[in-house]
Formats: sequence, C-alpha cells, structure tokens
Amino acid sequence: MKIAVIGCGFFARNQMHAWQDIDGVKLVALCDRDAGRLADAAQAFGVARSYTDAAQMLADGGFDVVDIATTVDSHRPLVELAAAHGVHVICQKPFALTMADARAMVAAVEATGKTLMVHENFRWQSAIRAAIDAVRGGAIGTPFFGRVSFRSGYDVFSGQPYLAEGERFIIEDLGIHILDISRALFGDVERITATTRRINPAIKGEDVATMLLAHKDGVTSVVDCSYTTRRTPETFPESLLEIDGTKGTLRLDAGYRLTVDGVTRDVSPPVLDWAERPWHNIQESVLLIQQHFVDCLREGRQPETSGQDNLQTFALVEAAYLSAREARSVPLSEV
Ligand code: NAD
Ligand code: 89V
Repeated sequence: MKIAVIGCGFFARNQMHAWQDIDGVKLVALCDRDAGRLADAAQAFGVARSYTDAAQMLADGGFDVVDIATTVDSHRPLVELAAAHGVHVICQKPFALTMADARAMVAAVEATGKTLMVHENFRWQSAIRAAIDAVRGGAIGTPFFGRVSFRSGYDVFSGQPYLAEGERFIIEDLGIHILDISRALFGDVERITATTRRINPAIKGEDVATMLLAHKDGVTSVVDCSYTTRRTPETFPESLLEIDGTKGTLRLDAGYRLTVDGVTRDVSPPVLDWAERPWHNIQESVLLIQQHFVDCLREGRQPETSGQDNLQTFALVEAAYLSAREARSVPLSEV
C-alpha cells in the first residue's frame, strides 16, 4: 500500500513514523508548500518524491492513499482534490471549518467509492481503548453516567503557535477529541449544553469548556476540558474517565490507572522508539489508528472514525459553540 502525505509540520512526523512501522506500507511521496520543511522531512524519512504543490503530486499519482496532515483551512480543497483523483483519504481533525464543508467533503469521497477516515486518534489511545473495550464488553453493565475529563496547564502554544491565534481554541482543537471519546463510549448525542471561558489573556480563543451531553441511549455525560489548569503532577495528555453502570463502575485515573469494579491495573502506553514523553500516549494512538485504517482497507470495512461517523463528532463541536454563545441547550438536529 503506497502512501502520500500532505503537510510536513509539527504533527505529521508522527504520522510518517507510524507509516514506516506498518507492514506492507510504503511512504512514497511528501508535499508541503514550505520547501524547507518538505526537504527536512524528505531527508529524515528517506522519501524520494517531494512536492510543494499538492495538485502536481496528485496529477503524478502512483499511490493508494493521501494522508492530509495540514491545518483545517486547507482540508476541504485537499480532500476534494484527492477525491478528484480517486484515492483513499485520511484527513486530520478538526475535519472542516463548517458543517456544510464537512458534509461536502464526505459526499465528494463517497462519490468515488473510496474510503475516507478522519484522523481522530484519541479513542485509539491504549488506555482509552482498554476502557472502551471494558464498557462495550459489558463489564459494568449498562452505563448511565460518564465523565470524560482533560485538564492541563501544558504549554501547547510553543509547538503549535496557531492554537493561540484562532477565535476558537479548546473545543475545536482538543475538546473535539474528548467529545469523540464520549461518543465512542456512550453513542450518539441528542442535545448538548456548554459553557466556555478564556482564562489565559495571551490567547484569543476559549481555553476552558464544560459540556453536558444527553446521549440518545439515555446516558448523561460531562465532557470537561481546560488548558489553563495548574496541577501537580501535570497529566498532559491524559483523558480521565469516571463511568457508572448498572453493574459497577469504571475509573481511569491519572497515571494510566484503570479500575473496573475495584480491581486496578496499569494501562500505561508503551514509549515507541520514535516517541517521547509526555506525547508517547498520543504517538502510540497514531500508530494504532493508521494500522486500523490499513486493516479496514484490506478487509473492505469502514474505519470507526470514517468521514460519515465524524460528522457526528464535528456536529458536537458546532453545537457546543452555539450553546455557549446563546446560553441554551442545543439539539444536534439544529446544526
Ligand atoms: P503545522 O502548521 O505545524 O503543519 C502544517 C503544515 O501543512 C505546514 O508545514 C504547512 O506549510 C503545510 N500546509 C498547509 N497547507 C498546505 C497545502 N495546501 N499544501 C501543502 N502543504 C500545506 O500544523 P500541525 O501542528 O502539524 O497540525 C496539523 C493538523 O494536525 C491540524 O489540523 C491539527 O489540529 C492536527 N493535530 C492533530 C493532533 C492529534 O493528536 N490528532 C495533534 C496535533 C495536531
Ligand atoms: O491533539 C491535538 O489535537 C493537539 C493537542 C493535544 C495539543 O491539543 O492539538
């Protein structure tokens, strides 16, 4: 399976390492409109074909999958370009700028019969996966309450300066992952109520969000996120869980300690040979989601976070901002 990556920035290197770790996969082409970044990545990963123009790379072809690792403003044109050339597509989160764009991108790839996956990797973190498997396997009966919590004071702005500059910050960038974990655990959502705050005066968008989700199957979940919480020890980038079910409880506590019905085990992720703490948790999930994508293509099934699936997660983001802006509960059918 031959892969081409568009975007050779801060996060894409994890994706390139992960491609190189997967059996039967070869990274054959790279693209970035920044020639310096492109040359560094091409050299670091030993990729012979490199392009500053995505249209030229697609026109030359010779690969099965385009992996789009650019920031959100370029996602729609690049997904549509890939669709026009009939290749499978992976696109980083946040998938789109608007719901209308997201729907158009899904339709464009669906029309080609190819597979579209959104790189929504947090549900693939091994600690989160252990919790999802326990809940889906019935270990605590039927869940009726959940809390998915991400609270940190880690400086994300030095690696990703654009995060300080957007009108929207935490729900669009990080909350999107935490909302997706809630969907993976408790299913789709009927309505959402959200509040937001900006505590850090040096950034433009909100850095605290608290969201209440009424899921279609009757679960109530609280999704709370902060990038301005001083805590010791710092838990970045762990998502913590509290889930109550009809037969028991599940807790995922700081330090990757998973407790199901009073029995605690260590579910710490491995540190892959190209990974570094504290990002190793996220980095392993990149390998796991890309392996999942390859498995799905080989077995002819849809990835868990297909474009179609991700419309529901993206709708939660849009509905959360609407709820916070208008100080009301928002049905998902409204966005
Ligand atoms: P970045 O700005 O460091 O890198 C983006 C790169 O894309 C840049 O080098 C830029 O020159 C290039 N680019 C932009 N538009 C292009 C185009 N049309 N053609 C060719 N190259 C183009 O950004 P980043 O921090 O690497 O983030 C990229 C994406 O990854 C974002 O959407 C971000 O939200 C996401 N991200 C995801 C995770 C995760 O865990 N899933 C973590 C971090 C970042
Ligand atoms: O995962 C992400 O999307 C990153 C970060 C962990 C920093 O929020 O942007």
